[in-house]
Amino acid sequence: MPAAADSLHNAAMAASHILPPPPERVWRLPAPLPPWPPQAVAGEPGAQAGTAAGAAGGSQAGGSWRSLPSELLAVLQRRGHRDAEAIEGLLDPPAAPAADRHFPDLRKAVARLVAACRSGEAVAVCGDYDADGMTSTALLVGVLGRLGADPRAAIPSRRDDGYGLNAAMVERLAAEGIALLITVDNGVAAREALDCAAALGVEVILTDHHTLPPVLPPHLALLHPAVTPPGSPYRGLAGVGLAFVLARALSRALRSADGEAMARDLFCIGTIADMAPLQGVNRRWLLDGLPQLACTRLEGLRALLRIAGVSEDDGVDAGTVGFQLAPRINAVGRLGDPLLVVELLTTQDPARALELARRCDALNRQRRDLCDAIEAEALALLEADGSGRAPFLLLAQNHWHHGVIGIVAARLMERFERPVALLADEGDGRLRASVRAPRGFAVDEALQHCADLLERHGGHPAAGGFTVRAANLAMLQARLEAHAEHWLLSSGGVLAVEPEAQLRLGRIDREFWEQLRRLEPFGIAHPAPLFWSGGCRVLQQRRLRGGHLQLDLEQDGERRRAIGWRWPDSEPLPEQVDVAFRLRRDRWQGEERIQLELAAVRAGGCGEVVLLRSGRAYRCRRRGDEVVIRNAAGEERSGRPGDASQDPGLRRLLEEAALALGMTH
Ligand SMILES: [Mn+2]
Repeated sequence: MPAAADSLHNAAMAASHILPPPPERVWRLPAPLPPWPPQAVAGEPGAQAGTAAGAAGGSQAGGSWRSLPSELLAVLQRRGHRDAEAIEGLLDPPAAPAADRHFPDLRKAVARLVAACRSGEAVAVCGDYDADGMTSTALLVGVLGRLGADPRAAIPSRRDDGYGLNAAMVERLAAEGIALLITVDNGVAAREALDCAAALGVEVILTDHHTLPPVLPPHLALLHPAVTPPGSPYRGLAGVGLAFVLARALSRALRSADGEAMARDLFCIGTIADMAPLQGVNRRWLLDGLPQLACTRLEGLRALLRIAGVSEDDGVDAGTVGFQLAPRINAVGRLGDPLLVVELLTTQDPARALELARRCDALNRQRRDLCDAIEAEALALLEADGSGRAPFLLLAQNHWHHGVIGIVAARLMERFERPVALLADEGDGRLRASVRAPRGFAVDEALQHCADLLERHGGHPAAGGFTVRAANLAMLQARLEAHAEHWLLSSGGVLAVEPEAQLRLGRIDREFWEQLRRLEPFGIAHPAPLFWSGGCRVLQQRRLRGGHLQLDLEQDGERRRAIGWRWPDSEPLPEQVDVAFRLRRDRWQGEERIQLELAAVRAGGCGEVVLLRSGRAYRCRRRGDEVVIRNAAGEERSGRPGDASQDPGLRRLLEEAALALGMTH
């Protein structure tokens, strides 16, 4: 129905002109840094040995922190990596400690699975329909199959069953003769289903990373981050990470390098797709596993990479997984049958793999069209009732698809910087919602606050979901708006731009890019650094198709190109701007360039900054390598930032002014 789709797009275009622009963003520059390297550490006798050991352990040339540019050291210092040892630990994390010392039940689980593999026993692997659940199911099905067992994947239906294992599934599996069941990415909350398993004599290995309930369901073995010792590097594992721990131990027990390689490839995909924190063993294993992905032996991954247009020369990094592979896998769980992904990621037949990868790709295109259509409808609704300024955006349409409303809620949340709930019909006079909120607004708390109006609810601070009776909807909306209004008033409600270090445009080159790449992979808990640069001249500004903004910027005679994705419509930019940005590599017609990816732009470059201290305003400007500070009475003081002979108050002011004026990182 192209006509309908067109009219929706027109509605979106109209809406984007009439809806108020997002609020002006406040910039919060970081605090000035203590001198680097920290005097105390550099002067200590142990520091030398530590650095030398780090350098010796470093795998590549220039493998120590010393070759990192000062801007990157500033970022790491501000993220809490305060000394050479901590930075070496990030660049080249220690190997994962022995897993059986962190998971008390691991040996028991492996022993049971070794027996199953040796006897060709049928084993059920019960996963879930999100990316983590599907990849962990594929991981164990693939490895168990290659090691001699007879694995069967069992995943509940998003539409009919809801999340997690249920008793009907267990009964069906037991009737098929299954006596051993492994849960992945779910299970600790499946009390009823696992009581049923116990009654039927089915043994259960639980692997899960969801919050442990006070009473655990019956089980043979439990692998869960919460059972590891405090501070364990295994604490950040997603469901797929726990499946990997189990599969790796099993592969080693049975001396199968093939099983371990397959498990490692799927660990990388699932961990990034599930947005697990990229710390601890997650970081170590991704550093080991990502470089291998481009030449994976898994036919399904090869087919997906081919469909996504990624060649072996491109290499596969966290971005490729997050933006190319994960959406194609996720789309199946949202719109189709998750067993398609399990077959894709376990098949050894290249032709079948290509066929299944094409189906994933088609579902992903369908997913994108659905999201665009729902977004356009949502914008039209907001425009029609003038609620674009409401503190909490709640929108409901019966025909919206449950599987994708979360994605659209996230887009609207970014656009309006407000909490957003999108609801779709669930039948029986009920609606089901996906909620997304900006940093600072706690979704789980807000839903708890409305619990008396909800049938079901759950989530964490950034995202959640609930089911509500249509009859309660108006009351719920009023309650959530009041709650969000209180948050807006108390927090200012504006998301601040918080760059982590100053980076002059002239510093952006291939060498800097290569050094930046040493901090990869970037993702949750370790994002790509946000830089800023002050006083850039806008040589050209262009609107690209799709609502993107392209800028040609100049600073100190150096020119760089910047791109702002889905940039809000606004007045043309002034001639001088400050930009906050991340770096990205752009490949176009065989040429490679390092570009700025804009996060925020503000008018800037007047050569003067105003600092407010205890209600007083100080105007600061640069003079050579000194800063000149003028108070309200017109009195001036000047000095060099970092000069230890200044009095502490003035020294602090000088350092902050130097940072804001772009004289330091
Ligand atoms: Mn998960």
